[in-house]
Amino acid sequence: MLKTIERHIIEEERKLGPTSGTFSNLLHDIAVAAKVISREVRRAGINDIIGATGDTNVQGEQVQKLDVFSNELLINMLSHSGRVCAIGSEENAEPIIVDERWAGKYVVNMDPLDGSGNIGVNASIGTIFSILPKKSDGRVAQSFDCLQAGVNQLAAGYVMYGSSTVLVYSTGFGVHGFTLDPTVGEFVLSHNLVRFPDRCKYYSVNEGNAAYWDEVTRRYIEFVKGIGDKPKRPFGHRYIGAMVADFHRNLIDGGVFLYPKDLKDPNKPNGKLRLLVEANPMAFLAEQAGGWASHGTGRIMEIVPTDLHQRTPVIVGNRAEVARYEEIAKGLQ
Ligand code: AHM
Ligand code: MG
Repeated sequence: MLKTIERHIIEEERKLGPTSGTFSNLLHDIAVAAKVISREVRRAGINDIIGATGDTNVQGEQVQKLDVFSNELLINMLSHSGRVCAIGSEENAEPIIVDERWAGKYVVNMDPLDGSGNIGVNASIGTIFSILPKKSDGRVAQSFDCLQAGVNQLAAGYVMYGSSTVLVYSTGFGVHGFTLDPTVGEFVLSHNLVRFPDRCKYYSVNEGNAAYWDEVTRRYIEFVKGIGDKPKRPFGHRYIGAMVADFHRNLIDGGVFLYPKDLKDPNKPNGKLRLLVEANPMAFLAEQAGGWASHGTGRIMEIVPTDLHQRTPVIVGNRAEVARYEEIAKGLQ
């Protein structure tokens, strides 16, 4: 039977005990925003809204129009819902503190459109979100409300705009995936309680950075390729340049994704990915799906953040593979 995301969200919230329904409504807001972003992504070529605006984001990277659209849409929807008090976005240097009149009890950290370099070539992109409780006292949130360790997350998820649009989320009771049926305009349950398969088929890493990797990453990648201490069979390599898409493939087919630390850019010693808007939500999902997420020597979700845009090395996917990477790291310490 067809199960819509709305029904599923309500059923999941009931598992938390008696609630006000605010949490369900917040997840539902994100699902509605995802439908609008999906529509714009599908019409990108037609609308001629592909292309750079000429602006740069706080990371010094080029911002494309769909990034701006997605960011503004989500901020607009979330900051007028009465459910959210602060929003940390990859596209904004500072957290957005919601006006007192509209402030609610949740915090959302998000990457409104991840992998935006893929827009111009019709490859997959995604939206990533992390939901946290308000920590500060009083109605108005403080900047530090966004700076919480991943273990505090109440829910996390992503939307992948691929060959179909898929929303994958967890509220701590496993991971579920929904596919947008464009004929009825609803996300319907397509992946119930999805878990990483035991067998790891793929590894996903930017091999172009190999010259800058440390010894740990070099040894691990040699292993998965079957060089030296051979696995039963070498893993296949898949890398599309959008973490959501690489993670999703690995979740469904079995795999490990890496954006390790490297020496490519002295300003980014911890690699490229952001702890709060990319690493933590994916780590939450990975753990909920029986996988693991490490910064190389420890659990990503235990990092205590100090900056909204701080970066972390990410090794995420099948638990045994993440553990193998950590073992190599320990052996070389
Ligand atoms: P973005 O948030 O600026 O779009 O960049 C994040 C993306 C990840 O989704 C992806 O895994 C990674 O950057 C790819 O980076 P690289 O091109 O260095 O391999
Ligand atoms: Mg991103």
